[in-house]
Amino acid sequence: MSSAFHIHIGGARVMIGDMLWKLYEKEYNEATQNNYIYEEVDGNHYPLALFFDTDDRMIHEVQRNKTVKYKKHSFVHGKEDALTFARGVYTVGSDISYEALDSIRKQIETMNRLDEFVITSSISGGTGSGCLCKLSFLLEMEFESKVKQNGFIIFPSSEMSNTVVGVYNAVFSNSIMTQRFNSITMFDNQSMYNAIDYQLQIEIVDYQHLNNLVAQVISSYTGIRRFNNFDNSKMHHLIPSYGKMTLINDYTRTELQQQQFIQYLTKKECQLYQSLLNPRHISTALLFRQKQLNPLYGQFDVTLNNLDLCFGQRSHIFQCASSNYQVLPELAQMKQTGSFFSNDASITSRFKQLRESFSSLRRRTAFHQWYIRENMEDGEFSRALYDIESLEKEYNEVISQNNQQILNEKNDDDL
Ligand SMILES: Nc1nc2c(ncn2[C@@H]2O[C@H](COP(=O)(O)OP(=O)(O)OP(=O)(O)O)[C@@H](O)[C@H]2O)c(=O)[nH]1
Ligand SMILES: [Mg+2]
Repeated sequence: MSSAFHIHIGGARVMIGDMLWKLYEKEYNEATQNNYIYEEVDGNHYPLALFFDTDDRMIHEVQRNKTVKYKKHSFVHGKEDALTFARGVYTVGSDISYEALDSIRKQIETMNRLDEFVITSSISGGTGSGCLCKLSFLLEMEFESKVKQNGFIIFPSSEMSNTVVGVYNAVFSNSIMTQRFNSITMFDNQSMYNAIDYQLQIEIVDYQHLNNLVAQVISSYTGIRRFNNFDNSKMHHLIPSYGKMTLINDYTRTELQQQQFIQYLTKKECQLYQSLLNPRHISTALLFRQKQLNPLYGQFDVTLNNLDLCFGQRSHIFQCASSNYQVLPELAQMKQTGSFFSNDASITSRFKQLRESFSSLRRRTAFHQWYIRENMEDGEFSRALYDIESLEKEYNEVISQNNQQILNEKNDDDL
């Protein structure tokens, strides 16, 4: 039997892990393959998960939640925030990352097959970026490429930032993830606020609402293994969208017809990592979730392939036969929900922003020196910059090729 092991790193992701396992708990009775994510012993089920933070506050909060039974090895924490990528990798986070590896070993020793690590982290923090990279390195040493590393990662928002060095942390860890991860599903808090504003009329949106969104996306992703036992390995570097959310007290709510639903879900406004450019879908996956399997399944292809600005490979469509559950009491259980994952070339504009912010921070010597004092080398700055430039360039090339293709097709039609 194959399994996934979840790793939640850093303050934000520990809280997202908390939301996710509360959601999994609600889905437990309906899922048919619970041992994909749980260890089942004597009628009890324990999450195959590690909550890992250099600080202890958020972890204690998760431990206070009694709706989920965790094993004691599921928690590894220290006493202080790491703050920078350098401290997360080399100093504050170094020893504790070995402890984290040890805890993972202890939990997986009874499993007969481990398929993937589902890693969640917010890479603007020092722990979320630095410890993520350290642990990811240790996992690769231990398991080589036999066990995939799939990340659900919060990148810094383009407009709001809580920390000046967030961009350093993000760009350094992005380089490592690009080399090591099989897939990176990207979120940012500002885009999630926008998607919630678009879908719901709530006066105060807080972290719980954002965390719920990420949890729903991950639950759909693992859902195709847990409910249908289908392979979910055909997904790569991705921007997720999620919908449709409705408030419980919205008595006007209606379910959309299939085609309208797909059009709604694939709108730019529902993307959870938004960029300035319009979407350019290179490859996409639609994860359609409702209790009864939809007999019109084959027709989704037509709607998806007719999306504006869609090019490249055919879409992968998955149906997850499960109800929609909600942890937050103000949200209604919908008959149908979906997650749309797109390898979207418009992401180049976000890489450009990261590169520019990284370069301007690099001119401020004090921050540079801070990282150097914590054992970073100059070469690591140049390499990280090179990697982000390469990503930007790669996606730009895809857009240029596509523009050329559109132009050629137009010329052919005019002839
Ligand atoms: N979506 C979401 N974002 C959060 C949450 N808590 C904090 N953040 C954001 O996540 C970013 C990283 O913060 P943390 O996760 O606390 O940082 P960390 O990984 O623990 O790293 P250090 O504390 O610097 O060692 C910040 O920019 C916060 O704005 C949360 O519960 N949900
Ligand atoms: Mg922290």
